Order: sequence, then structure tokens, then C-alpha cells
Amino acid sequence: MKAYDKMDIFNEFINGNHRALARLITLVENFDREGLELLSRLESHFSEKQKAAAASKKQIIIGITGPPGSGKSSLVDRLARSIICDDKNHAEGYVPKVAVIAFDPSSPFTGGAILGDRVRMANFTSDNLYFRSMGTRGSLGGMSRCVAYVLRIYELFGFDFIIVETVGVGQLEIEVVKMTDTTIVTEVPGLGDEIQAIKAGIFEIGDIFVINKNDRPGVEKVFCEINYMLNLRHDRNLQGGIIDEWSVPIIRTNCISGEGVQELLASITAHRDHLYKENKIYANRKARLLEQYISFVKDFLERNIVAALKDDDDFRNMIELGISDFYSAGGRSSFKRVLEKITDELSEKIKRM
Ligand SMILES: Nc1nc2c(ncn2[C@@H]2O[C@H](COP(=O)(O)OP(=O)(O)OP(=O)(O)O)[C@@H](O)[C@H]2O)c(=O)[nH]1
Ligand SMILES: [Mg+2]
Repeated sequence: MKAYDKMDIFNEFINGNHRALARLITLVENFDREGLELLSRLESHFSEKQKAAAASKKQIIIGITGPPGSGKSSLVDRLARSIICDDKNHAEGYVPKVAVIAFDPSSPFTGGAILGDRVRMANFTSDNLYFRSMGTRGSLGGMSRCVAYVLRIYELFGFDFIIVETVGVGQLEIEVVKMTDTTIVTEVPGLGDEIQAIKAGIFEIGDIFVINKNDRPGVEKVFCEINYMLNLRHDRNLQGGIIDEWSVPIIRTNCISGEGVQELLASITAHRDHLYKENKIYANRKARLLEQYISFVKDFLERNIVAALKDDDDFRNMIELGISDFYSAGGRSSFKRVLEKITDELSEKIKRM
């Protein structure tokens, strides 16, 4: 790959070059200082212009989450294909741009198609599609921060549909879902009695439910279970006063035949229009920004404090001496000194940021 210098990435990014986009993401993924500076410059470059453009294009971030193997990647592939290739999804001949970020480098679906740091979807590639896969190594804070950056880069690049596919179940999934405008929860028949999303704690935030693999037996049972849970959720929301007139659809899909995919896309655009109509999209974005700051601060403080603690001679000495009782006056005063010292170090570091 041609080496891009900083200036090139900036200009090429503005010109819509996918390789500049890829370079910037790689830099930011590594928390490279230059990459972050570039991102800041892009933020100022785009600010007002980009906000206006995003609003007129109704840019949206979609999260797809659900149990392993439920067909998330297959759905993303189908959706991207439909958005880009199907004339009926093009207003006034405009072909929307789609960007995907996925966490499944080991998935059989995308596996084997790894090209450098990019993974293409096995079935579908297009100039209007950008696909990026991410490893699942590193701390939760670091990873969610990384996702937040990549989403922001996608927004700045001007993609219309930004899709995040999460892995299995867990904390990262919830963190990621909090960063999206529309959350799609996938379920499949035959996984057992319990709806998987309840276990993961994401049922409450699903905007659209999908029952994929509708070619398999047991679809109606899953439908009834989701429907029942949604009614409970609705009742709770009524009591709690959070009334949202969005009625959560449950869509049956089949990724082998493509059945239901158009209906899913229609629900996605309906939810997008709903968010824009009520100006909820901006409230979402503010909430996302808040989460991003909190996640940044947590990650920053944790990393620095833990490193400074482990490095501190007085602290190590306390451990050596076995001062376990840091509630007692003796332990407390030496521990207090350690904390004061590392706080000073940290504030020096912040000044240099
Ligand atoms: N029968 C049937 N198989 C499907 C359908 N959709 C996807 N599959 C298959 O299910 C398997 C898993 O699909 P993926 O799209 O990789 O599922 P995923 O949720 O992305 O999986 P992970 O990312 O590993 O969690 C693949 O072999 C797909 O071909 C469907 O509608 N019907
Ligand atoms: Mg997948």
C-alpha cells in the first residue's frame, strides 16, 4: 500500500477515498496520536457543513445484535445489497453509501476473505460499501472507545447507513448498542425456551426484532415470546412515563431466500424517519457523546492510575510490608500520600495532552 502522509490522508479523506479512510481508521485504532489529531482536524473541517449534510441525508447508525450464528452477518450482507443495488431504495437515483463495522474476524461467513486489515463480505462488494472488521482484543474501555471513533469517522466520511454487527453477548455489546440510533435484535427458532436477548440485557433497547432462519421450525413460538415480552415492556414504559409512539416490529427473515429483507429495510427507514421527525436523533447523539466522554474518562483514568500505582515505589513498599489495613491511620496516611502523588502526576500528564 502506498504510504500516505498526514496531509494526504486529510485531503484524500475529504475527497472520499476509501484507502485514506482505511488508513485513518488504522491510526485511530492504534490510538496513534497523529491519527487522533487528524480526526480533530476533520471534525473542525466538517463541523457545520457535515451536520447539515447528515441531516438532509438522514444519516443513521444501526446496531445488529443477537446470539452467535443467528445470521447477523448474513443480514448485514443482504441489507447492504438491497440498499445499494435495488433501484426502489434509491430516492431520485441517489445510491446510498453503506459502511459496516463487525467484530467477527473468525466467523465462517467472512472468514477466509481477509485482505490486509480489511475483510470483505463473502458475497457482496461494491464501491458504495465499506467493510471493516475489528478484533476483540483489548480492554472493554479501549474497545468501546475505538468503536466510537470508527463510527464518528464513518459519519464524517458521509455514509448514509452505518451498521455495527456485534459479537455474542456481553458488556461490549451493550456499550456498542448504546452508540447506535436503531438497534436490531436478531433471534432464531430452536435455541431453547429463553429469548437470548433477555439474558444479555438488550431486550429493553431493541427497536426492531428479527426472527431469522424462518425456514426452520419454531418461528411462531419465538414470535409469541418476543411479542409477550414487548407487551410487558410497553406496560412498564406506560407506568414509568417513557412513552414512545414507535411500535416495535417483529420481522421474520430468511437470508437464504432473501425473504423479509425488504420489510426489514422498510422498518429501518421508518424508524430513521421517526427519529428525525421527532428530533430524537439529536438527543440520541448527545447521549452518545456523553457516553463517549464517560468511556474515554474511565479508560484514561483507569489506565493511568493503575500504571502509576504499579510503578510507585512507596505503594510497592506498602505491598511489600503487607499493609493490608488501609483503613487504619498508618496505612491510610501512606496510601493517601501515594494517591496525592499519582494525582499530581496525572494532572501533569493532562496538561501535556
Ligand atoms: N437456514 C438458514 N440459515 C441461515 C439463514 N441466515 C443465515 N444462515 C446461516 O447461518 C450461519 C450463521 O450465519 P452468520 O450470518 O454468520 O451468523 P452471525 O450471527 O453473523 O454469526 P456470528 O457473527 O458468528 O455470531 C451461516 O452458515 C449462514 O449461512 C437463514 O435464514 N436460514
Ligand atoms: Mg457474524
